[in-house]
Amino acid sequence: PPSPRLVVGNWKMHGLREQSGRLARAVAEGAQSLPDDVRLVLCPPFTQLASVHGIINAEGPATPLHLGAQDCHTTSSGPHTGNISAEMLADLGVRYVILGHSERRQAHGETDFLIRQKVEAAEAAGLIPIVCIGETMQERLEGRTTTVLATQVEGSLTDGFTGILAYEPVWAIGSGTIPPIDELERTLSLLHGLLQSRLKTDDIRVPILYGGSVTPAQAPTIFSIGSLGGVLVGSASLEAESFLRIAEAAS
Ligand code: G2H
Repeated sequence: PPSPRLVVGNWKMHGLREQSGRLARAVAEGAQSLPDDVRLVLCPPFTQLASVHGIINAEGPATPLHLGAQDCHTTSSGPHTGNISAEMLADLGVRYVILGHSERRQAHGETDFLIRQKVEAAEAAGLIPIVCIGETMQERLEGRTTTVLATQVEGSLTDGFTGILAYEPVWAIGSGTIPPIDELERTLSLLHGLLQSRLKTDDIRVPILYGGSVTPAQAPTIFSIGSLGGVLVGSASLEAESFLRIAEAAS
């Protein structure tokens, strides 16, 4: 399997100070005893980034636990009321940023073109983008999965992309259902091929994560796919115990 494998917790819009602090401390503590080939990333809402950063750092530099954000703006500063730039995130000690999550594509009208601009901004600020792609149930039923993924890979990545790709079938998110494992395996090799043509090289170093209803119970099956670079975890990342159990299965 690709090493290290990444287990990314997307807290979405969850977490007041006390609960976030408790969760981050418990994850940071548990992360100390994880195998070397697993790396954790916590992506709290913007309001908790600074305090989670403090908690992660308090455990010392050797902790395999890093900080991520859930979005950034396309530019580094300017008259954009309510927005946060990649530069601001980097300044805070953030290392990763999730971009183009389907919840942002759907509820905020984010297009591949906009996401690509955000990827550029993130790369310029030295952040590692985690770009999310995935088909909806309707697209899947219409047999359009390949076309949809090809369009997203083509449109939302930069030419020299060196970040992370997260495959999140929209129908699997928060549904309790994951794709059949042989189908997921086929999709991963499809994505590998799409990356090769998008980045014009056979030497693909972009880890591919799976996201959508990842639970401790499903994790061993998901991680049985040797080529999988890791997982993006939503609701199961809101409890330290389930998040750490998923991380243990990644090794
Ligand atoms: C997909 C995932 C995290 P969940 O959105 O990005 O959420 O694990 O709750 O399906």
